[in-house]
Amino acid sequence: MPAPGKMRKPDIKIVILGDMNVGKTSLLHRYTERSFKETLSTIGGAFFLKQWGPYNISIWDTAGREQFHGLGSMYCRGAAAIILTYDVTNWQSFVELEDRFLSLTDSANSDSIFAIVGNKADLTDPQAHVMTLEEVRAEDDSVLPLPSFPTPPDSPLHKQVSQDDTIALYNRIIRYKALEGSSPPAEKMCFETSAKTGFNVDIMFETLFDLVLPSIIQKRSQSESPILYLEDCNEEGMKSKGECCK
Ligand SMILES: Nc1nc2c(ncn2[C@@H]2O[C@H](COP(=O)(O)OP(=O)(O)OP(=O)(O)O)[C@@H](O)[C@H]2O)c(=O)[nH]1
Ligand SMILES: [Mg+2]
Repeated sequence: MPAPGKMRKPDIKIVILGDMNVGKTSLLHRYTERSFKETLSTIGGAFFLKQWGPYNISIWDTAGREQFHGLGSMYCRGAAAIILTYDVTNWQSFVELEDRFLSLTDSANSDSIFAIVGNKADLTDPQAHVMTLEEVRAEDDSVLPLPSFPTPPDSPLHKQVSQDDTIALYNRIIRYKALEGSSPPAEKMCFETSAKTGFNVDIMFETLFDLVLPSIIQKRSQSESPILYLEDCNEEGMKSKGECCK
């Protein structure tokens, strides 16, 4: 907890982009509040500060509605990682990532990390339909008995985007950004999640946190090096002055 009146300063920024209704706010809410509740469509953007070890990471939730599109590149400015989110039951939300959202990321860091996230997996994947015991505990103090095997969604929807589609998109993005060689492999950066059940939500965010750590360390050492240099210099200067005046 920061001291009263003292603001915690983010070391690095992660931005969540994607069409309206894909579940960006719900994903952030699931991760930070450990619960799923009704959301209002986001207006503009909002951020959450996550402490990760000794570092502070700001995660920016953006509005997917067309009318706020102009703000997107402002939110992406200086971002170290971008989460491109679509709804697994909605092919168009996947198409929009490349058509509408990718260009917004031109203002992000040139070495930014990308993740592609297909949310609402609970609607199509029996495995994602079940909450983990940890999620149930977090959501409800009384520990409910879990079914011993996954139950399929009540009315399973057709999954409209395959893993091959997401991997192909990731590889196109990496080529477009000229990040071949420095980016993690597609298999590590394409996720299917459910903000509703918590499926893959922690692992998605925390994979990104771990991947942005080197950028944080680099950024800190760059901003700290002039101070270190001056301190060293003063100490040396005093020493030599002392010696000189003997
Ligand atoms: N079944 C299911 N529904 C979800 C999931 N995530 C979000 N929803 C629902 O989808 C709707 C939209 O969720 P939001 O989190 O508000 O979507 P958003 O992407 O933030 O939308 P904008 O703020 O308008 O850009 C809400 O009714 C959520 O309850 C999920 O994982 N599974
Ligand atoms: Mg939202």
